[in-house]
Amino acid sequence: MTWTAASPTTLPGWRHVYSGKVRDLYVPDGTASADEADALLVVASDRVSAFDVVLEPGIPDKGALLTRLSLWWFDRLADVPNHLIADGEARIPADVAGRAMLVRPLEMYPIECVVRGYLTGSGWAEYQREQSVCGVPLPAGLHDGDRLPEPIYTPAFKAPHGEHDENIGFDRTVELVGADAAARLRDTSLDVYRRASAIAERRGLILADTKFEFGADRASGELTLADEVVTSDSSRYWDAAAWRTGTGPAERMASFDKQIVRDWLAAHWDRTGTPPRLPDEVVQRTAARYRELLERLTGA
Ligand code: Q0T
Repeated sequence: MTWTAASPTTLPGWRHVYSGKVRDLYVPDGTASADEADALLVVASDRVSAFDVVLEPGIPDKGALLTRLSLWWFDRLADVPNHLIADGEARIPADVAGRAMLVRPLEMYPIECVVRGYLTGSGWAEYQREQSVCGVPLPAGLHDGDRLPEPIYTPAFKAPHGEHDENIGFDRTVELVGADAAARLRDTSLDVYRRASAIAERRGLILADTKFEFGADRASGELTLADEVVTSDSSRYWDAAAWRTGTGPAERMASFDKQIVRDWLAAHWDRTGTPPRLPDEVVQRTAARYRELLERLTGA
């Protein structure tokens, strides 16, 4: 697979091993695999994806903004063990400074730990058919964008590269990782969502849903928060004031993530063949929303 927008580059001292839709992963030169590396370099590009495709062009500074957001959240959630290597900046190549994280290689769990506090997206679609989300039964009469009575945990199985993640019930996660790890993944995810959600709320933001990934520390087995955390790529953020006063779904869910991109693409592409190029206006509006989110949350 080749990425046309800001493809992974050659970084002195590092070897490129993997590219997701948005981020690139490197291991130190001379290391055979991630398993034997003492550190991994996760580089966030400016690529943006929607409906499972990477779009052109990228969103200026998106990689740096999302990296700052993730680091800020790791700091707020410092009592939850995470994969960041403290004082790792010295090993980050200058070319990717500000948009890369140096992390400890973990034994990753093959589960996307999704927590939803609000009903929307695929959850809303399923609710309309079945009055449940990922098998979790919900009260009747909810609307798109409504707050759920309680945050719910709706795990997904991480599909191999290129395939769709598959929603699974909690029972299936027990089969995949064992009862103990499954319960800790669920409880930690719900706890971190509740805390992050309270922090966001104080800044006039709703954290509608988010996705965590965890691994086990290779030596101690300790459950460790990995990936990016509570970014606008892994979460839906809405403006709280707009949500309270808005009348239709569009006003209520004024979004700080790639919803602008999703909405434009949904209106201009039938999801077959090559997607159209994003107009500059959509790119600039999305970039401004990402910047505004970082400012509102961190005050920076
Ligand atoms: C990983 C071991 O999105 C991914 O990578 C970005 C390019 C998925 N991924 C994560 C890992 C991590 C992390 N994060 C870790 N700490 N340890 N593997 C591998 N792929």
